[in-house]
Amino acid sequence: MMSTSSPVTPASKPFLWGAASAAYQVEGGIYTDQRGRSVWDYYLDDLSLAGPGISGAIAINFYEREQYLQDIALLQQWGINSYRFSMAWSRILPDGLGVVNPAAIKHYRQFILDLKAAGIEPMLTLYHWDMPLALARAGGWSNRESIDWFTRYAEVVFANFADLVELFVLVNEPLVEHAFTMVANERIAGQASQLAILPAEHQLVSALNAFNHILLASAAAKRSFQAKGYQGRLGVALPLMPTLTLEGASEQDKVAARLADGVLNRWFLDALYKGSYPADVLAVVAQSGLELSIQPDDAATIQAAQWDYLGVNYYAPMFIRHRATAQGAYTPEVFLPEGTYAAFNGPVRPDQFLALLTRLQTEYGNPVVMITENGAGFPNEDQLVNGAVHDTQRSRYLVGHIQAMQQARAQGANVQGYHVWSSHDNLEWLSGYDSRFGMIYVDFDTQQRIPKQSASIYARLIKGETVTEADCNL
Ligand code: IFM
Repeated sequence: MMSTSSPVTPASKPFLWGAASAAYQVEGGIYTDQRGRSVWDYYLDDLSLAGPGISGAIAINFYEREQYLQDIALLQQWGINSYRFSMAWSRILPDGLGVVNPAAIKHYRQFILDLKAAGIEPMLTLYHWDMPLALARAGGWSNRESIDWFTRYAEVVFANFADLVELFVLVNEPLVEHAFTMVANERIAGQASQLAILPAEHQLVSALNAFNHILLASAAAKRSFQAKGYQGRLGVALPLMPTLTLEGASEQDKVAARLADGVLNRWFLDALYKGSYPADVLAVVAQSGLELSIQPDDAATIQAAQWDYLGVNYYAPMFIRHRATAQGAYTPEVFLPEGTYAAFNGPVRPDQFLALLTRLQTEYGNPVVMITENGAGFPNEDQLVNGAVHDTQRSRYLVGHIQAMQQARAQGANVQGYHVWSSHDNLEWLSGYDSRFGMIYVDFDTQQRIPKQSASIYARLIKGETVTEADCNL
């Protein structure tokens, strides 16, 4: 049964206009305040998987109060009233499980108070991929015990921050995290592997098992929050990607695209809102003779947590076709049609953002939606020339996508917040520092900040001004 529970947000709450970042990508200070090691320290510092010298050791120095206060002042100037950031699990619990680190609690409480003093509400992400190293070594999300590990961490976070924070994102983008784990493992094994968001057939079972554990862990944390009587709204942030075929696609292409949708989107949405996993995906796994370690009532347990909102990270749709060389029933192949206008994260298609929000409305009971990430980076776009960065493509991207979101809202979609990824240029995981996504240009050598053209365009949109894509052309 689909959940049709009505939104818990009173209509009087203001729309959230925000920006987002994540601990490992911005904080630096990896040895400050007794922080423990995370799996990303291992990937980048120990193994140089993003290239020589590329590390989160300094990042954009956001852990330092003097620095982040200047950044908050910039966000405040644009009219932002929500900031989505993540906590590093290995700061709060340096070994992942044991002793709580008071210095980290003190730091994040101060950060939240500083945001609030600027009129900006915190949106706190508990987990944005920086698994404590000891837990990653114990199997990470592939180990069903991860449900208990995460619940313990979440309980520490709730006990220390629920008095200051109303909006919690429990986990960010399980799908993309899994893709990074796969590519990191393959590179460690000496293969020249590239990031592939859609799991390959040989990774499908490990991916689906890990996703199930992540959703169960989130549900357990949500239950604990409710049981302890805290007030607040909890959800997970999913990287939703409409799957597209070319015009004139064959029946086999369409079947492949539907299956890819099952793995990328319905696997999560059906569990959260329908209490079941998609039958077509389960059937393909069974046909391949593979076995999932999912227990019969797992999906029902996930739905029963009753999510306060759905976090949507939207960047791009994904083009899919049938892979002629596929051996089994799992045949989707990702491709980029020739001549497609694309950003780092895929084709630029605001129409698909509208289609996605409409789909959530019609197929999933119109849940409260928070856009937890939307944004873009383009090769060679962010050039500092005469002290300014004219990121016209990013500006146009934001205008087009915000228009699409507003159209969806006008048609009844229950979208209550929007966060640009990202406030700042930062460490883009295995792509290092060259893939910039920020509205604030960061000189990574000097830590100088320069707001880009997109920041002023976003400020105008927040004010409710009419801004067209043409207004972004310089
Ligand atoms: O930088 C990432 C972020 O960590 C997760 N979502 C997508 C962003 C841009 O690729």
